[in-house]
Amino acid sequence: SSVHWEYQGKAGAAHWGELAPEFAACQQGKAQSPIDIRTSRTGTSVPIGFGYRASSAEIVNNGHTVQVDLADGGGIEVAGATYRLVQFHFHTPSEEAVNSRRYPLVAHLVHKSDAGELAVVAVLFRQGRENAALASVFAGMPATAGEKHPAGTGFDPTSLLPTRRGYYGYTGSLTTPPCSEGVRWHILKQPVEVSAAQLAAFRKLYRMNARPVQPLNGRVVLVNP
Ligand code: SG7
Ligand code: ZN
Repeated sequence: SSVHWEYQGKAGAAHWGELAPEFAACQQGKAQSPIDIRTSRTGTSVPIGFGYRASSAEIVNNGHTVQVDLADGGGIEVAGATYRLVQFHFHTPSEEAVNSRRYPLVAHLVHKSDAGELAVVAVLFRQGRENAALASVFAGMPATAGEKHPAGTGFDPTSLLPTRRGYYGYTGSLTTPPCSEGVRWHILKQPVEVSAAQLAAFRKLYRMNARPVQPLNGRVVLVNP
């Protein structure tokens, strides 16, 4: 969509639903993202099978985040369904909260099935040591909206993942306009590390690009393992 939106102010998250008819779900949707995950109130879910592989990549500044488009990065398998990894991008602070706590950064790995269904895997970052996987991405971040940089042919998305692959799962929406619902969310429980300098480099481009948490409206969060 070409409708202008932002995170704060007159075109900010509280107003997305009023900006365009196609953004109605942002205001009226009953299964929106992100959410605050209460770890004491969860059921159980199946594991994610990760099948990522090294791919050529392109880093894009889309005016709302820094995004890495992958040509052929493999995908995931969950509950018998397969999804191809299309792109990943970042939000600061993390959009999702765990027991009301937000992390300084999150990566959203966006996957699509042949039927067009979306599945997102969220990797949370806590401040610590430099993240080697992010180093190559953040070194090539385009400073202006609309700009693209090639990111080589050998980026392996597996390098972004924590060792343990347990996750919180629920069904929600895109966290940006048009806030379309039916998105399957998988928030990995184990955070990985990012350095203060890396955070600062991202925040130089995007100081705050996180939507507020949305009401659960009776949705159940599942956990694996
Ligand atoms: C970011 O978040 C972009 C969008 C993405 C949106 O602004 O990465 O991607 C593109 C291609 O513009 O929207 C459809 C889509 O992937 C929302 O994604 S999110 O819910 O994972 N945050
Ligand atoms: Zn996102």
